Amino acid sequence: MTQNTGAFEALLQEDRTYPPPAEFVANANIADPAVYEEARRDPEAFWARFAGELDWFKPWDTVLDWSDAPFAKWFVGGKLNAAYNCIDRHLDGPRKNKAAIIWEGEPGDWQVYTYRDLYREVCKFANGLKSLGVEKGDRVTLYLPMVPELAIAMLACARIGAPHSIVFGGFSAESLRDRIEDSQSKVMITADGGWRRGGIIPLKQSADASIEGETPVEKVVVVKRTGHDVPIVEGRDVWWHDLVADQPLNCEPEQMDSEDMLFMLYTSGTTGKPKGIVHTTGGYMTGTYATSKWIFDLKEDDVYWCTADIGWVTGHSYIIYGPLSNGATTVMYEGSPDYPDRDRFWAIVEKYACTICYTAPTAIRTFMRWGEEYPNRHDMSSLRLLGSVGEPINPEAWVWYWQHIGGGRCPVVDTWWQTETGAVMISPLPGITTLKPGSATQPFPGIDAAILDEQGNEIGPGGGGYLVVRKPWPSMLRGIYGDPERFVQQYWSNYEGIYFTSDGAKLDEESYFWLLGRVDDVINVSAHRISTMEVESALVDNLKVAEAACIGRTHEVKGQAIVAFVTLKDQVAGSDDVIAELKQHVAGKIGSMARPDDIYFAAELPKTRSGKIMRRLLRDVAEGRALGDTTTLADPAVVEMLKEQYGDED
Ligand code: 6R9
Repeated sequence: MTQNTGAFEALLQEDRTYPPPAEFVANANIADPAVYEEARRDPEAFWARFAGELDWFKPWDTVLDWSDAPFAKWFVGGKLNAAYNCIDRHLDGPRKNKAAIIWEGEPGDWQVYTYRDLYREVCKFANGLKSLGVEKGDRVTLYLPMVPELAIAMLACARIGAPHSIVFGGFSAESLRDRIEDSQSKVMITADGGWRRGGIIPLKQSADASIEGETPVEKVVVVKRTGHDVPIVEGRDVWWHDLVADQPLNCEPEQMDSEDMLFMLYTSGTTGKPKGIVHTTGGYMTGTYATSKWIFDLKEDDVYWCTADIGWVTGHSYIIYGPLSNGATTVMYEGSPDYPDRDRFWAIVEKYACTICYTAPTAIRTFMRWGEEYPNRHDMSSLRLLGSVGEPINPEAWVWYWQHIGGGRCPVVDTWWQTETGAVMISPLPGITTLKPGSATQPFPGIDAAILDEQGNEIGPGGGGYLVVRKPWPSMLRGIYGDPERFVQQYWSNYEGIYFTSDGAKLDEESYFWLLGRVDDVINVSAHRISTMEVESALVDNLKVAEAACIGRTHEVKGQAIVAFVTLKDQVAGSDDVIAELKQHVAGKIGSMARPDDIYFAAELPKTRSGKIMRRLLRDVAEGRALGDTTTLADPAVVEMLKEQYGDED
């Protein structure tokens, strides 16, 4: 089922345990394990209690309508606004002048937005969007660096009921074009550029290229960030600062139906075409609010920092909607962890006295490699809780994080979830759960996660199989934008009425969940989801390439690295130049995170007799392993040749 089984057998022998520190338990938002049983008995009542902690213009009539499964409706009939819940409701009391967002730019500039400031900026920009003709239901594409305007624009969209579609700034013009066309956005918000390792990411250039020729985009709002010269198209482009200059300071929040779309976010699946994952308002807000409160244990005086980019779901749920609906202080950082030096993250922790830090295993492994000297330069005694997300965390990295970042006092919450799930699904509760490095531990209360075999039988303690979710949950995706059939087919057809995660998992003897990685053709490179099909189509799009197959090879820092096997057209000879060209081609088509680490030329690709590429064998070749079962190969000589050329290190 998964290629990494061997490594994970070793993982399951990991037997270090970390009970929650007494002091943490004494102050935790939740420390009573009875919540698990309570939620199991009545999940709807459990979720409704959290929903009730949000502000509703009109209360819901029904908690869950699952009659049209798998199309769920949560908090049916209720009306609310996500931006109101993240901002307005904190303005009446002492939070009014509390820091909502602490932002730090890569060059070292920084800015603090109180809740009142955020209210004003969001209202002004919401009015600006309205003046451009954006109405409730219109999609707006955001293609921005990690600047405060990104948070402001999201919340402004939410305020007027215009679903945002955020495209990570690392995506190419072409990827951006696909997403704009699929979402049919009339307005795009971008910036002249963003700072990265001291250089400029030319966002405006890609934004312009993405809407050349026919496009649904009528207006482009441009944030001035880097200040370098960029072309401004008369009548189409408007500077952010000009747009907001004379806007009123108030903007009535739209009363959204609980099931109105809050946003869509594209993610990779098994096919080459990214899916626009749809999230709605009431359920998503309930899920992100609840999990932020209990898993991150948010308190009034916390300074919470999630290092993700808002262009990914982690940034949506755990930089913006979750923390702000809890009235927390959330930190945003624009740039790279090694600029100007490798201690940048820890300098930020010290500077703002961060209490919670949530990052990805790939970052932790990088820090491990750089060594303890960098965190040791800083006073990080403010930290009290650490989080991990995006990929399985290996026990060594977990223990290093616990020891060298957390100083041996901070629980580490390893949180498993997906763009589709909207909020964390499997994670410790830091005041309750005894931690085991490498395990995401237990499903969040109210989440009915299980592991099934091919036939749909439940796997008990000690076994492994496919991770599924058997009951609906509030923040679940409501669909794939414009493609209800694909939604049903992709997520609900492996097992009738059960959500299929595409992840493999094992249960240990204490029913702790150990995630094993994807079981589909999705590669997880530095916690970024990349579909092998997307990379393959980018490769065959190059005129030199006849056929391509990609696999993920285990990588010490990135988790997985992309390796491409390519057959060239007859007239073309493989060379280092061609390799460089093809790598660049993929980066240009998709974005630099999809650039293959290695490209191998093959006379032919190993296929089954029915013509299916046998990726498993390619993986064996790339990782220098003995070949697995080759009996279904149409032509065994093909893989022998590859092995001789590249793989076999014995
Ligand atoms: C939140 C996010 C989802 C995929 C998911 C899984 C992997 C995420 C993980 C993890 C093991 C964790 N994943 N968190 N695997 N342990 N704590 O990353 O969403 O970008 O949609 O990726 O990431 O394979 O299926 P997304």
